[in-house]
Amino acid sequence: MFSRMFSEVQSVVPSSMGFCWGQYNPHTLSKRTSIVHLFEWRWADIALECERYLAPNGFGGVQISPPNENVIVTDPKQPWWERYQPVSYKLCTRSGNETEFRDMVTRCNNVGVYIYVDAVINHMCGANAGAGDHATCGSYFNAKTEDFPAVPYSGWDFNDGKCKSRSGDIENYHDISQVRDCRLVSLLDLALGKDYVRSKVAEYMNHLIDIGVAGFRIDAAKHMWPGDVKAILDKLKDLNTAWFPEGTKPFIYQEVIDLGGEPITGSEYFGNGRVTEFKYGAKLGTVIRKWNGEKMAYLKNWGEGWGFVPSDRALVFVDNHDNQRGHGAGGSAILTFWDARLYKMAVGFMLAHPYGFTRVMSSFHWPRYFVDGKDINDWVGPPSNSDGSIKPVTINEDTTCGNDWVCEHRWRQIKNMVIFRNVVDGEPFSNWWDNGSNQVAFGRGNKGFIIFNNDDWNMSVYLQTGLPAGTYCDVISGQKEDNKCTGKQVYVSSDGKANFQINTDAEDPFIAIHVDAKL
Ligand code: QV4
Ligand code: CA
Repeated sequence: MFSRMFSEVQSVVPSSMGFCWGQYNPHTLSKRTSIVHLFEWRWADIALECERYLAPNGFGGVQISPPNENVIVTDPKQPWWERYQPVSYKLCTRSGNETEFRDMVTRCNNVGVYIYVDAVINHMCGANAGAGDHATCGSYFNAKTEDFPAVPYSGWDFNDGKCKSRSGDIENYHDISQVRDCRLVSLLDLALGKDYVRSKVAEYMNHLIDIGVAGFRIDAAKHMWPGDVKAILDKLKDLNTAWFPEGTKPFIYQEVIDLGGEPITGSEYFGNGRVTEFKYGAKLGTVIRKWNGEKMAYLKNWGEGWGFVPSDRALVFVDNHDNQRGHGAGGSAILTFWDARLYKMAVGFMLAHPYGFTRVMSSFHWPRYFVDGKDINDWVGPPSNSDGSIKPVTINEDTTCGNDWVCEHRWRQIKNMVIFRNVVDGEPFSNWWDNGSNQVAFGRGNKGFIIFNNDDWNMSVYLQTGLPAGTYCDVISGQKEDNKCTGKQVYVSSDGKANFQINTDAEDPFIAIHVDAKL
């Protein structure tokens, strides 16, 4: 209905107005309100996870690692970031080939878990990546001569002439033209001002749309002119009607790191779609760590009140694949699976709060090793065999993952908060309470309620939850199974009030209840 009405509206808007269809809607099935980034997972494992875990637990979709052919870096040995150095748009990487990719998209779509592709379209490989066929599909390329015959791109298709910096790399993030027209850490910068290049990129993205993907993460969007991105998006097809209503536009979220202080801001990109709000994870990490005098009581006006982009333009997350290992932005404040107890609180808060469209990180373990405060193993790639193939994701008896896959999305507290967000979808932020320090609570209308004790003393309070009377299972310490609570229980009286006790030695010092966890 919506899409039909939408396309009718679009057809009456004169093209002279440059009707901008910026796509902000992830198109997840109703009551599926989050996506999970299955970083570096193989397509075969993602297909299995969609069917056995993500669909049954109400995940809306998966952000996948770049599916296009990338350079094979040997020093260091196949770092995770080699996948951000394209050699062509052929769908073969260490995650799988086109057949496996198609199988994943079909199987995930068929259970209502959609696929969002990490699109690396600002550049090709590093200038120093050499020449040869050391690429995941065996395609020949020559970085020095900017020759990528498998696309094809030649020297004409790069920004060398436009870049005004001395080295050809971005040297100054206050020079808007450099940021867009020069090389990000020496990555060969595509001339996205040329129609030929725009058409090749759009051809790649339309191939993915034909296969059935639902949208795109636009990598390094800050390094592309918003108008060039729009010109590419304007060439994109509507989503595949085998799974999506006619006239549905791909969901777009653009990676624009904007912590303030640079001339380029996220809002410049709103016309194209959502943007990644990096302030979110940086600020939430600082508050939950109680650094710089921050306290959870200040979260009362969380969201636009903290200077973030508007909620319907925001893609939010606690950590991402870059800043969980010191790349990108957020610094040491960023909470990750390494800080498990605080991390669960941050992810719980994010999933309970109405602001933004939420993305949950799912990582792999790597041998972190700090020298002078820097993790010298930040480059280490996914768990792999001696032949370089990525290890499958094995599932243990207790539903956790093996083979060094962290699977944060399977942690009970996080999985249950993904469900919490689905149950309270559309309900207002309500019944805020705080103790002026780090004990806070809030509800979502009459559907859910969450409370935290991040102070160094025990908490026992009697609060208005907004919920109907009854016995609720705390979905953090346990969950409802066969109409029994496997963890704490909360008794809400007829006036909606309930008593909450959280001691500082609790495994997880927060409690969450919602109407689907009611006995
Ligand atoms: C190095 C030097 C360069 C030098 C070059 C050549 O740093 O100054 O010119 O050698 O000698 C890898 C290496 C990097 C190397 C580069 C080129 O880490 O040291 O340059 O390759 O050989 C990921 C990693 C990068 C990695 C890149 C390509 O984070 O370390 O670089 O992949 O393999 C900014 C952007 C933002 C970006 C963020 C990391 O605004 O868009 O930096 N985030 C996205 C992705 C990120 C990815 C890229 C962009 C690039 O999330 O994962 O970078 O696609 O904030
Ligand atoms: Ca660029």
